[in-house]
Amino acid sequence: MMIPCLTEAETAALLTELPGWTLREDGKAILRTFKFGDFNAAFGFMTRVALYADKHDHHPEWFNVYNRVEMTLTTHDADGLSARDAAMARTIEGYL
Ligand code: H2B
Repeated sequence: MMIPCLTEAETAALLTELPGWTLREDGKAILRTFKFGDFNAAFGFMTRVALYADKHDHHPEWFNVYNRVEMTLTTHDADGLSARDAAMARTIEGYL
């Protein structure tokens, strides 16, 4: 089932609201790199994100090396950014 993409204005407002996040070049995803004190802290964060992802059936693309987590949020069902990515990014900010 397709769901609506954020409009350009909604995307711009989201990026203003969440200064750590940037828009991917194709405009279809937002990205952020997180740095933690060590692997334990990074993996604890990833666990919280994973529980949210499973509960909401919305999953990040991510890459972890030791204390660094690179994350991409996009919505396959929108072929771009949707309110699901906005909600997830806001929630993730609350885990930091
Ligand atoms: N994750 C993300 N990031 N985008 C989606 O559109 C999505 C998902 N869809 N996780 C879900 C799973 C869908 O494929 C399943 C069938 O509900």
